Amino acid sequence: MVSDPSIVSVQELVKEPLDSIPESFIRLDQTRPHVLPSKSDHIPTIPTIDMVKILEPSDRSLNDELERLHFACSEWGIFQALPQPPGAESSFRFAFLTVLITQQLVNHGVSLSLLQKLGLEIEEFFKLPLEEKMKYKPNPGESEGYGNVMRSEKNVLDWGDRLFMAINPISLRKPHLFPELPAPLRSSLETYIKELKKIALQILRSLAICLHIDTNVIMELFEEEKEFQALRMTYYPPCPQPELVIGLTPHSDATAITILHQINCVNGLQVKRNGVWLPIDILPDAFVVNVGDIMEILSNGTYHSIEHQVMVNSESERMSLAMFFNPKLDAQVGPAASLISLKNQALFRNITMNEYVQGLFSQKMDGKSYLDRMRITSSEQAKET
Ligand SMILES: O=C(O)CCC(=O)C(=O)O
Repeated sequence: MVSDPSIVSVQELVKEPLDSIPESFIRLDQTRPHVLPSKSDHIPTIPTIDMVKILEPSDRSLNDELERLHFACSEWGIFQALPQPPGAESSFRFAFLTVLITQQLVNHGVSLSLLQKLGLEIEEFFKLPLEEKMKYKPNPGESEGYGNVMRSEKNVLDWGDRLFMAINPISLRKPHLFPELPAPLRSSLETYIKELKKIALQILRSLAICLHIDTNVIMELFEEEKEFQALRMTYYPPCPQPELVIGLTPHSDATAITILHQINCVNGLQVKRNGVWLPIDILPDAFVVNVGDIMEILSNGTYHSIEHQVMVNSESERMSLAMFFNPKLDAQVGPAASLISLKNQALFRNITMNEYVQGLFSQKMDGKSYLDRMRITSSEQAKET
């Protein structure tokens, strides 16, 4: 049995047949929440949102779509987005396929050829020899880089290898990471980053309208070239005993929104709703968009960041690419002033985006516990009034 807690690559580990799962990956808590089986009748079906109606609105459809968007973000917090149908080059469409905390974005306008090319290049990246990938390992004490670097509170390793890095503002790019990626991957990522930024800004603008926040207030937080953007690509190898491990520890994202591309369409993502983990069935080439902690704070709790995790399986590898969108690092993040009144007091403290991110990286992942520490307690509220 391998029990070395410094294993950097699960992909390397599974190259040799495993008699048993190394101890450092075995989840200790046997009190895992109940998971509804995929295809269960109990999983609610999800409303759809048409992005065309948001981008090219007629008055009536805009209102309807925004109402659906608002409902999806406040009741769920996550949705999927499909690629455009053939021949609909300029149309953007959303579809919300589940209605609780996850939304899937459909007809998102990013070309299928780019998604396919990028998927192959990410696969190639993970196939590089370990010595090559180790050139991207994190600097001491830092979280950006390649490897099995993330751990849960209980120091159990996740069953997945990942490359995590900041990509915007450009000055934040670590010299040994993005600039040193294989040229085809770097070039496809640059295009993808630009495309996704357009979609993210459109979603954020729509959310501001839904929340009755001045769109200029939101757009000022996401000032062009200064907004904080990061990405994580993850490779989850098959696992001989998937029930003993977790691909990605439960967490909510410290983002305004996250756009997730499930590269090779292998299921595994689950979201937590009322203490129950719900599996998300993938729509091929769809994006999953989820509300993050920062949006929960900005909306003063009207929208909810969604706790999610990834399960692995014994047969298929899984790959994903998560793109994290955040306000600029020097932005003061707090409940939008227009949402606060004597009746609706602020539920969260103000904090700079930078402080939020630094605080998060200095601790282990643990569901939504970090966001909870930003909450204003009832005794603090009482003192204010
Ligand atoms: O791999 C996935 O499907 C989810 C990835 C994710 O949630 C993350 O990287 O934060």
